[in-house]
Amino acid sequence: MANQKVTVPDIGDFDSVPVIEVLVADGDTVEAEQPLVVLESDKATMEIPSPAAGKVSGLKVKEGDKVSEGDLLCELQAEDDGADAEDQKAAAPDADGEDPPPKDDESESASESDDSDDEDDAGSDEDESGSDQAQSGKTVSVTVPDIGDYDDVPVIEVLVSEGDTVEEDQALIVLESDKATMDVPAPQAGTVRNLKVKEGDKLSKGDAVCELETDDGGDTASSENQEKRSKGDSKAAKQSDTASKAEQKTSEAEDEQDRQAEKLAEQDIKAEEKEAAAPEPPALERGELPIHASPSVRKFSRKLGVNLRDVKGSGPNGRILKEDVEGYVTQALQGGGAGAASTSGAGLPAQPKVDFSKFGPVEEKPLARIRKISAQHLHKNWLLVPHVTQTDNADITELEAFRKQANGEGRGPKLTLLPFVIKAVAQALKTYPEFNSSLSADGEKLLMKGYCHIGFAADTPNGLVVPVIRDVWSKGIAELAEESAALAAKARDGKLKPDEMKGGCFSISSLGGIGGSHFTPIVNAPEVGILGVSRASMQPVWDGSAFQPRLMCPLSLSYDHRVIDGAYAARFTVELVRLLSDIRRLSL
Ligand code: CAO
Repeated sequence: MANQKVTVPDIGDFDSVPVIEVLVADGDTVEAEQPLVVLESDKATMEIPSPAAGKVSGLKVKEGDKVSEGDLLCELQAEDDGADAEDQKAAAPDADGEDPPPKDDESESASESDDSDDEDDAGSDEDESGSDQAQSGKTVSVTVPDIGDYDDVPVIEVLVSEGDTVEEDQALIVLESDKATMDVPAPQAGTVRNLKVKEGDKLSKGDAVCELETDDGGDTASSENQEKRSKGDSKAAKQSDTASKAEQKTSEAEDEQDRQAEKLAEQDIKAEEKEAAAPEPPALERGELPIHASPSVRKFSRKLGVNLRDVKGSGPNGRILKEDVEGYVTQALQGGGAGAASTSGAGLPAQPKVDFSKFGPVEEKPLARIRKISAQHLHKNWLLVPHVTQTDNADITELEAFRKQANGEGRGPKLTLLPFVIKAVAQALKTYPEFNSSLSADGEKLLMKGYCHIGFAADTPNGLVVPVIRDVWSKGIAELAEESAALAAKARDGKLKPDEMKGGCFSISSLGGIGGSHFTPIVNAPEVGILGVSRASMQPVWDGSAFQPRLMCPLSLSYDHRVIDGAYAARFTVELVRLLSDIRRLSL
């Protein structure tokens, strides 16, 4: 075990970068590559990862501190006995999340940065304003500046198009490795020409981004420049044009004077413009300002399919935090809150507010709590489960005859159709066990249930509830009749306990007492199937030689097509029909 000093690695042309998040505390155990702090300049957000697994101690930074390359962040009691840890610098992150391949000039660049005091200021100013640009009069080549130990960094956003006028320092593109997000800014104001990159390209230091036709290129006035300026893209450009026209008529000395005057005028104007400030940059007008979020938050949001432009950041300067993304997802799943439960969420636009009183009298009636909860649940299931509904008709002529006879004898509880259906479903689940399963949360496994609890939808004055009958495999028809009647009565009286509505494997929705034929019930996820039962009616059924009057009960089986294939569902339905058509099989 050795104490390893964790310092700020080469972060490119950034100095005194504010610490915006400290992700660990003294005593924390961290994995190698786990982010320790997040730095954010006005152009880049960088996570500084732990160079090794170990325990954090002597944390030296807090939020708001400013750090530069080489500054001590903390010490790490490394789990890995990496001997030379003591003098090891923080591992410089690379774009693939692996240790960076040693660069040919690694040692050189380290010593360069140490003994290049004389260049420090001038050098970094120049670089920060657009890196190794080859300035050739009116056109400036914009290249990727020194971005630290990053190579082949993907372009995640291109914020400008050819012909766009940009301000000095305005972000042109955004690069993002797995540990840093960086803007490449315009080194000076001008018009974007010859854009060389697109989203997805991978760039390294020195790679060309675009060319910039600069505002001060107007002296010799190319026709294009004149046209651009005639559009009046900046006060400075106009002044410069006027000055340069006058200039041509003067002597060399006057010329020089004019140039000086022009420069001064431009400086004044620029200062004026800065002060008057607040004219929003064009990117903002297009809603395309770079997003403030750390690489890990971006990764997290991509994993969830969240567009960060839709998320409101609650961090400093509107930075988007992981909690903001989580909050956004939760809200989306809940349909944007109870009030909007039935219409919004999952990225869908909210139901527009309509003033119905314009069309006639309207009375507001608050939704019952149960209705609000079930609305959210139904809406979520409707959106998340790919539904298919299989329909069939069961011949319940004999079942009905038996039921009437049993009820007529007055022994035992009253038998409705429901307990027979519950028993038939339980038996069919034994033969077709995938209907008695749930999909694991990661969608990778089927969880096969070794028990059989069946829920049935009950219509109550406050809305729909689904009481659950437990262990249906071990119960007879009479017991199921008693229990379903008791639970239905409790449901109507609002006396069901939460536990009596939990743990169902499959649901039944019986509208037979009311009427109608087939319908499309919504799967009660995480269950994978629900059986809709509609009102039985006498139908002429061909028996091979003649039409016979038979009592046919319409069945509608909705299922989660991620789990159940159509053929499997059709076989399950045929089995249900067979069981209900010959109730002797129900007791077998
Ligand atoms: N065909 C013909 N008659 C039927 C029938 C059917 N499919 N289902 C029930 N009936 C009959 C019953 O046998 C009973 O007749 P008798 O009095 O002559 O015996 C009568 O209709 C009333 O039955 P019921 O509906 O009160 O009782 P049940 O046990 O069949 O159902 C319950 C209980 C709780 C399921 C039911 O009361 C209920 O609330 N149903 C609505 C469920 C619902 O809202 N589903 C929609 C959910 S959203 O998808």
